[in-house]
Amino acid sequence: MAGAGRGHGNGATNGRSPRYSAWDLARRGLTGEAWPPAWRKHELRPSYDVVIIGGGVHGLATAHYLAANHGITDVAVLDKGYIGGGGSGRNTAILRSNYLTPEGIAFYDRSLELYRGLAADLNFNVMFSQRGHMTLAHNDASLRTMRWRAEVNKLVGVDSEVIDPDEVAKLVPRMDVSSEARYPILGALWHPPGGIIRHDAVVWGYARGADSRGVQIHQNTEVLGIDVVAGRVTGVQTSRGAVSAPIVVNCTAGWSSLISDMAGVEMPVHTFPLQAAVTEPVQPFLDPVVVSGTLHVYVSQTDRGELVFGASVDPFASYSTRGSLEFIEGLAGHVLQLMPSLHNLRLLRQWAGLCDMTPDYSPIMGPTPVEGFYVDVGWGTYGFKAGPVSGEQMAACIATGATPELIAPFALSRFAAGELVGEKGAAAVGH
Ligand code: PYC
Repeated sequence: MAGAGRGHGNGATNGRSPRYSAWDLARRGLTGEAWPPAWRKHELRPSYDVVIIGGGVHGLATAHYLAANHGITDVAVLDKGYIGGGGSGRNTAILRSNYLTPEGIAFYDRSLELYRGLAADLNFNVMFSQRGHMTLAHNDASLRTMRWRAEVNKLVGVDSEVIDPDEVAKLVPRMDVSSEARYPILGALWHPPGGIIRHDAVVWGYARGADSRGVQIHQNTEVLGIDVVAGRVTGVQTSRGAVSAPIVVNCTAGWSSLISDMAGVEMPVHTFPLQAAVTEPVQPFLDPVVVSGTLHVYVSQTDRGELVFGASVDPFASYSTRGSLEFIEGLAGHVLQLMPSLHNLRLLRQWAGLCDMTPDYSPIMGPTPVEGFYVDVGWGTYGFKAGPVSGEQMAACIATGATPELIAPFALSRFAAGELVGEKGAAAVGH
């Protein structure tokens, strides 16, 4: 939709994220004067140039880049709850680009590049900690996949290599690398550019950036229907009334197939819960992110000292976001098989997020057979790390009307054409 922006920038910030001086900080700290809200509330207008469904990292990043890169600011982001309350607030905040296919590696690597510059771009501390990402191999088949991934990564220019158990022990001294371990470690895929980030800061940073450029963020605004006339989207029905728009973008996770159904577009997506947990904080001892596909577990230590654990998706489709005792018992057992010295650590919380799985473990991005209806969905267990690149590329796709090269392989049409982008071997853990 080149040239469609109505362009009503927020005068207070002149289209840039607000900057505060040391003086502001001191004055507000001493006087207790309230900070201005990072994003504002608005009446829902009857029409926008673009309506984005889903106020997670994907929806907000798309809105931000529409405004920042293409000057399209007449944009509403609608969320049925609060921003970042879905997958963006429930993931384990792992960033990496060591995928299996050249298409996947190039795509996720652009996301890492954007993440590296994000704090400066958004003028907001997103706490990216680039501490390395290690995927353990406990058997010959896993080691073979690690070698395969390392070689494809190198060809695409991504830093990944297979390391031996001694090197694993140097990087993670608490790991049991002995041959007596229940699941001995034969080697690992080591990916130095990987790391973790503060996921809520990423959401808030994008929300603040989009808001300052005139994008309207509407929380507690549920989409109940999508209007399509003669094969073209014309707007959405919401819990706060009807909104017309020539462009509607589905950026939801967990409900992506239900939202697409409203426009009459069927998604090859099944939704599964993925559970995670966090411990009490302890002294820093774990630098890299550690993943074991065989044990269905990944572990990282936050800047606050907590250990964040996650697993692969539950073995049955469901929309439940409740944790289960069965899961936590299995997860704790597997963590102890890797690092027996953690046996006294107490778990503080567990939760679940919803993962929209596609047949090839790659996302679905771009236009659909309904004109003006775009999707950025099917994010399985890998959506958070793709937020920036998805936002950037979806914004370009909408603004120019042409699908950018980086996301062309992820088109919905690939399923009918039989051109799958098989990422199962690198998508997450133990699928
Ligand atoms: O793909 O890195 C990943 C991941 C971590 C947790 C779930 N998926």
